[in-house]
Amino acid sequence: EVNKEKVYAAFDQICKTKNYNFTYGTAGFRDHAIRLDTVMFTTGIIAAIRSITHGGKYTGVMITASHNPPQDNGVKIVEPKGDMLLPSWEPEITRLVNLASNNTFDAWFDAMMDFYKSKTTSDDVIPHFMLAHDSRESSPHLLHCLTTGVEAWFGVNNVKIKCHGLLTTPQLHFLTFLQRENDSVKDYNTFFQNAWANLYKGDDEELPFDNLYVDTANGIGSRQLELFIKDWKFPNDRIHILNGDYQNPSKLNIDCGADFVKTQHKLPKHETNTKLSPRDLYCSFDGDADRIVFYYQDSQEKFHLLDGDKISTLFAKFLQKLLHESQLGSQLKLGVVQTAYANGNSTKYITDKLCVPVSCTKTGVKHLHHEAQSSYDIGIYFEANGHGTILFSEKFQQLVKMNTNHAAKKLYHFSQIINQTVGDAIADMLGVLITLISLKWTAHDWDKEYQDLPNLLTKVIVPDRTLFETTDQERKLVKPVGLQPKIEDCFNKFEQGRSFVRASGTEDAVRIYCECSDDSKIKLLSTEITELVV
Ligand code: 16G
Ligand code: ZN
Repeated sequence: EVNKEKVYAAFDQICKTKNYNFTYGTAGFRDHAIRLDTVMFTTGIIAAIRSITHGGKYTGVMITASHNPPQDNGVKIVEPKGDMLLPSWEPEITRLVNLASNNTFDAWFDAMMDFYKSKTTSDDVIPHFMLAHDSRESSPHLLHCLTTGVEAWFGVNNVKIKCHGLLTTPQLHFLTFLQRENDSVKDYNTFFQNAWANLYKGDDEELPFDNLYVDTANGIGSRQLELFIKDWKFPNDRIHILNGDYQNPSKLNIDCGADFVKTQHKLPKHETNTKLSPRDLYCSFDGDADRIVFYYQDSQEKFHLLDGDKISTLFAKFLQKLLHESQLGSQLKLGVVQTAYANGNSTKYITDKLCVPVSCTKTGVKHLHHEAQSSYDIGIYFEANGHGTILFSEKFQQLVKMNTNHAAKKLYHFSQIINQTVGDAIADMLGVLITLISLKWTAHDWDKEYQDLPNLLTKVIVPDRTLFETTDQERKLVKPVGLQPKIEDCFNKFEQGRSFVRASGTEDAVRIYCECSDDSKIKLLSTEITELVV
């Protein structure tokens, strides 16, 4: 039985934010941290109810705002299988959270009670969930808001909360997937260290790069990577963590990290500016380490970005080779999932050169994940921004285990190095490194497979972004009526021109993407499209 007085007392103490609307968007709730008390209070209870609907299995709750600035924070729920909250729950959770900030306690309580009753059939199931947070200053307080709500609703003894403290987002996804009460980040580390050890031959393996520099955005990734590399079979003197000051949350994501590098097309800032050599390989994590991009500088000191599209193509090339060598190519379907933001030349390379099928979905990891899972035995998906992973089907697991040839074994071990629950900067880094080592490819070898078309992503503020409606996986506008033909007339004037316009799901802005073959004309194309939009 829910004790209404107790819930009221807790609600009154925690929920200070009033008259404000939140949306559970592509990445959960995200906002300025000072406004998130009410959100946390409600979200915890809902994560527990979600656990009950799964018969008491662990759900996961991650407190993070990824690449957002230090003053922001956010929260998202993870399903027991390690994937993101079932999309059909998103409108419900949005409605309930907004009742708490825009209505009376009674109205919120009644609606929560109705929801609770509609989802639970018996009182016997004890909800379980796991919690973790990134390195933001506001995280411990928000965690307190969340647990206070849950304990008031269920009673301290009728809910099991396992708090992991500091973790990266993908670590929380992975531990949720394992569903084991006593597992910790140590188990995550051991799992991936072992997977690596099965593929990496050790000291006599020649590395196709001199140093590996990892920019961890002054976020939680630095702490977790440091723990990971302690027992990682890899020459310690070759790996260097940059921007590792996670204990100074005001530096999080500032002038560094995957988002900075991808959008600015330049090196992140860091204190000791070592001289870069073309033989060095660089990568950047984002603030919660679920995204990664690579890059290097050539001998003319030109910066080369190896983003999510390049990671996809690298994996596609490598896995296709292994499939061929293992003679499983005809039985297992390999495919790549991208969004409209994928560079046109990456799509061309995968379809024309590798002859691997490509699907395009809407922006947001859940769409790519779903497509990779439903269409392929090996489904590689990456957003251009570096968020992605590879999904291996049940059929894949069976076939590679039955086959004893060397390539099939390698395929199996490679599948173990990948965090299949969600994009994971650490696991993806291992995947890229082992692929480069196996192919004996330098960063330049990787990069030269195809050349990115010049492109530009900008955003404009419009009075009402909801007026922009898209179709065809966001590649075309249906509203405002009449705008799409004008956009097409415009980009068709440019060689290999392409452009699309969509409302952002995370910011009050409209994004404009343009690409064409001529570097000197990309600004012009972008300006012309912008003039049509505003
Ligand atoms: C969210 C998505 C990310 C996507 C971005 C697009 C997840 C976990 N995150 O951060 O994948 O690229 O939104 O933002 O799905 P936008 O709608 O503002 O362009
Ligand atoms: Zn992130």
